[in-house]
Amino acid sequence: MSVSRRNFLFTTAAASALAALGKPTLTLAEEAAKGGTKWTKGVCRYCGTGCGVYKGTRDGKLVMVKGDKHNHNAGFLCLKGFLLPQILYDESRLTKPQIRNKKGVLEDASWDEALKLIVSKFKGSVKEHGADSVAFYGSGQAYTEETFLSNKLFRAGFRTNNVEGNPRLCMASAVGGYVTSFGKDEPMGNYEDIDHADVFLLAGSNTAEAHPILFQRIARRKQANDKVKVIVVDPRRTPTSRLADLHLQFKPGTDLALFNSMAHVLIKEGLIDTKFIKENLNFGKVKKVDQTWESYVAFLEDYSPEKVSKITDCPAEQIVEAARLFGAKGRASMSMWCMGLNQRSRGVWANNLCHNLHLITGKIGTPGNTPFSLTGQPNACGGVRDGGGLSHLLPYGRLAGKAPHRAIIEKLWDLEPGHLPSAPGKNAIDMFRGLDEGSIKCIYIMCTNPGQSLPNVTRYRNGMKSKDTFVVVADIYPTRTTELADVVLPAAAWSEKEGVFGCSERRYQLDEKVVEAPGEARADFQILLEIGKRAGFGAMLPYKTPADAWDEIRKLGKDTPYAFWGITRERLHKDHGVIWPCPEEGHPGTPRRYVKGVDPLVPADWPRRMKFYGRSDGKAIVWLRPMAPPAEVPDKEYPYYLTTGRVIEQWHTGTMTQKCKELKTANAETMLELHPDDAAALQVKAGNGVRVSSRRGSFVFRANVTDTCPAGTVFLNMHDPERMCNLVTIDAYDPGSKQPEFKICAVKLEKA
Ligand SMILES: Nc1nc2c(c(=O)[nH]1)N[C@H]1C(S)=C(S)[C@@H](COP(=O)(O)OP(=O)(O)OC[C@H]3O[C@@H](n4cnc5c(=O)[nH]c(N)nc54)[C@H](O)[C@@H]3O)O[C@H]1N2
Ligand SMILES: Nc1nc2c(c(=O)[nH]1)N[C@H]1C(S)=C(S)[C@@H](COP(=O)(O)OP(=O)(O)OC[C@H]3O[C@@H](n4cnc5c(=O)[nH]c(N)nc54)[C@H](O)[C@@H]3O)O[C@H]1N2
Ligand code: SF4
Ligand SMILES: [Mo]
Repeated sequence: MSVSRRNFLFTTAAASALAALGKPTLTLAEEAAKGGTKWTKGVCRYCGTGCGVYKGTRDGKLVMVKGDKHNHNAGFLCLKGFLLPQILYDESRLTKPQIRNKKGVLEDASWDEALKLIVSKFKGSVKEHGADSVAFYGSGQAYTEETFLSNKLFRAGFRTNNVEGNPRLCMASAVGGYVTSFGKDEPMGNYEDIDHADVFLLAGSNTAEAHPILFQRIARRKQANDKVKVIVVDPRRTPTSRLADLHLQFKPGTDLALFNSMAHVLIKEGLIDTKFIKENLNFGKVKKVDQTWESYVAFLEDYSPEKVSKITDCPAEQIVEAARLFGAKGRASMSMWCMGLNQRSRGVWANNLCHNLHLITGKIGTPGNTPFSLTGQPNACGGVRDGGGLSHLLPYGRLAGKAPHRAIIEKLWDLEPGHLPSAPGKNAIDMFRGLDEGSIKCIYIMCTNPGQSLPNVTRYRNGMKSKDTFVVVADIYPTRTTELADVVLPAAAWSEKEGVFGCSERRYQLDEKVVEAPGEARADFQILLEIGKRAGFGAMLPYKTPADAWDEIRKLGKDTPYAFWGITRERLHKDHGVIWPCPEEGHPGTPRRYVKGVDPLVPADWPRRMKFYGRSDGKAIVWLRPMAPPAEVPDKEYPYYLTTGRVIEQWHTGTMTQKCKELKTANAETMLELHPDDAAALQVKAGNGVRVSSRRGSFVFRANVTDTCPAGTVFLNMHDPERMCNLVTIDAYDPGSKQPEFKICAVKLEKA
């Protein structure tokens, strides 16, 4: 399919959709146009694309945001980015600490009262119930310095590995996929690969709505070159699939079989790179038995397109066509995926199977040839993944469960040998189960809204609400979680503080402070620091500002595959982001990892073109992952698939986007996307109430009758604080990554 000008505008409209919302009421922008505006470099605080922005301030107010022409986004921003200033100025901003009184009502308090209470509760709990009775739950939207500080405060201070964050709900399966396939986390390619790719495989990624500026770049690439093909692998029709030459639709969860079938076709049709396979690949163990190329080929025998078509409902010819497009010799193939693969009870497997396609075709490590996991949040990569903000991790690729890794961090942090806790921490779901079951007594929640965003949320809301638990929430607005908290702390927002964000392409960039926080709101870094000092850990936290912590953070990454020693604070102020590895100050950064002559961590005398240095033999692993069903599939009682996700105008739990005039009415109500055939069977018309029930909960949503989902599958977005889809979703998780299966559960529907 060639993309006509009209089609191009149509498909990229999502990226510049202000027009679709009518005349924007950018009164702040009009103010900016009056002149006298000061512009400061920064980063959009929404998605993991990490667009560079300039922030316009006048008279102490942020009045406008525009795209940074010198950054990867070439001056483009999507509408959420443009409308950022409004998230600071709603009158409901939290400006004073609050403590829940004996009657159960939140009451204004002083910082001193709030901090005193927090420290006495946390220290008291450690003393009485042990260190693992306290926990920290952070965010991929917190700055690297904030995640670093919480990590040090909880692991080295309180001495627990109960340090988690919402990237567990988001990126854990991608981490698991990268680590098992390549030996180290994080993508190896970069956004420039988009400009070189001939084939895009967009799997479980609604790029047009969730990563609009990257989608726009894909669309531009396609418009510039008629031969560029886009394959979309998604059970739903989405604005992304409008760009597709080939859209594979299938029963949710069955794409494991589909990827194996593509590999089957690639091998049958000789679209593989035998030399690359021989030199660079090992085959993962199955039941402790080493595998070989031959056993892999035999394993794939079960995945002929005809057989898989029966499992998936996806036509066999389409599977063959997808494999032929992906594997075509001499053409560059880039895969991108997001929550459709990660939020699955077999999310790590889904990631492995996507990596396999690149590995057996050798379509990896050259311009346009790369597997590329899209990251959701602006700093899930930089802060939580790289910085070690998940319970099983320590900073920069070390593992909390490995004594030699703890010893390295103990040395870097000047701690006694054996100081860091060896007991494993709890993953996000188990952490909130711990609150519900009583093993966790105190939790500090920062920059995330689990009272809305956790699956099967009622159970976890009960745990937070319980009189036996002590819940602290730092946020910028009242939320579905602050309503459950014992102490609410008013946080400074994006632009009212500074810090480093690391986006999907390993680019670290500095987001600068440009305005003061309202009322008594304080930056998360300062709040954590004050808690640490009051709790008696001042000596190990010798910082005044986030900038003070940066050199220690660089040191933690030194001599690791993350190697960003060269990304100094001065450089971050000046440059428009730098992509690690960047081991020395003069180093320009590394567009492609693992590649000889490009990645400084591959020795010049390495005999092959790539070295997967996360493994001692420098080889990647192809895993034999069978088709496995989701945790719950429809049955007689619950006959529909429910899948959940995003729309372009809203961000997660809506706390910020619903403060923007232009966004608050756009898709703000979560409606049930229901196929016309299903609507007819239920005798439901557009706008009617439909009760959606699962084994866990039930809620009435109004119907949006549309054929975006195939009959038998319904969709809800996650954004509406009044109508929460997570009352219904399932909290089963992947046994490896512990990431919950937000994407698939079984429901029944009744006209309400
Ligand atoms: N506008 C907006 N943008 C965002 C966000 C936001 O809240 N709003 N959040 C950011 C964050 S944190 C994240 S994680 C990303 C998420 O970005 P995406 O993952 O792109 O968005 P989702 O809508 O969650 O899900 C993507 C697709 O997965 C599909 N899917 C469901 N089941 C399956 C399956 O079994 N297999 C496959 N292959 N696909 C399936 C769904 O139909 C859906 O279209 O977006 C980021 N960007
Ligand atoms: N059903 C369903 N549920 C899902 C998903 C799904 O696809 N389907 N996706 C999951 C995924 S991928 C993700 S990432 C999560 C996201 O879930 P959450 O992280 O819970 O959602 P957000 O709305 O981003 O929450 C961020 C909170 O931080 C506050 N905040 C903003 N700036 C600051 C700040 O500087 N400091 C502090 N302290 N607070 C601040 C905001 O007001 C907001 O309340 O949701 C998960 N839940
Ligand atoms: S694409 Fe993502 S990072 Fe870029 S402006 Fe939009 S929300 Fe912000
Ligand atoms: Mo996410």
